[in-house]
Amino acid sequence: VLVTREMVDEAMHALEGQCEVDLYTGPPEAMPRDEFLKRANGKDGLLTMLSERVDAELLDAAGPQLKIVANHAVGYDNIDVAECTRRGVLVANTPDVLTEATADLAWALILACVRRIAEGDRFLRTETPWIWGPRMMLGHELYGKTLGIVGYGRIGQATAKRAEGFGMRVIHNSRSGGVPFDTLIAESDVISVHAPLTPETKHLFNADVFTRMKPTAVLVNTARGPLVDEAALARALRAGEIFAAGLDVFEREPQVEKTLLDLDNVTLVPHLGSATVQTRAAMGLFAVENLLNGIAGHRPRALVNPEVLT
Ligand code: 8YV
Repeated sequence: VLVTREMVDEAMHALEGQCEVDLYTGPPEAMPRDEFLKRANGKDGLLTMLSERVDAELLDAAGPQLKIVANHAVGYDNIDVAECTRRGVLVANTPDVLTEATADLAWALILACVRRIAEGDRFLRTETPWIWGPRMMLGHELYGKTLGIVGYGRIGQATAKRAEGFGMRVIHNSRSGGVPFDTLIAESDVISVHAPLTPETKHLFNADVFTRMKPTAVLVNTARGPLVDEAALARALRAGEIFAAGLDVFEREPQVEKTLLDLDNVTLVPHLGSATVQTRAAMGLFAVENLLNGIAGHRPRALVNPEVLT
């Protein structure tokens, strides 16, 4: 099997003695495409990260013996699932185990935005001692405000649940219901995005949407970068069309839109949604379990394309 990035110890140990492992240990960024194409060749299973695109070209390069692509993520927009299904290749993901960690990170960003935490941290690193004043760095309170959740699956619901403790009203919009999207963007004081990336959700948040949000509103994205038009977001933040934004994911990951970088009202973190000791162990073990089941001809516990088995 090819493992495209070193996982945490628990997961790497779970692979030991189970199969022959080709582990990419190159520079910390994603495996270069030509190397991925070369090293996928002849493998029975691939354990991939979001940064590896699995498409027809890659499947051709891998060869007909490939049985499973086990993604180390709940999302699988990096994988052409229809193409895998057509070739009888199983696709598996790691749902549930990262729900709570990702909902926590959404809240970390919400709080950072409304109370200007990252801005305050940056300020103190250059301005100590500072001149305190009653008008200094004012944020917004959450109590009594409205939280709008876009995408109401596992992570969206876990994020909504935490709002009770902050005394917030919650509304949501998803494929299967809730309030209309236009109502959500107009009424929400905080919007947290949890929808998958599909052709329909690309640039769901664009220049027009920002003008229809409250000028005091905050947008947080822990889902997928391309749901937000980053250049338009930077313009809206600069123009004061919205108060602040918190981003864990980016449109052209691992690049960050340059015009965002010198804005104080945006908090940026490098795709840390599932980055806890507990969750990364659970995700790694889940991905390994899926991979080993797939190469052994058993049904993986989290199978994205069960049609392959029928
Ligand atoms: C992954 C993620 O940890 O699960 C997902 O869909 O975006 C993250 O939790 C990360 O991208 C590693 O593949």
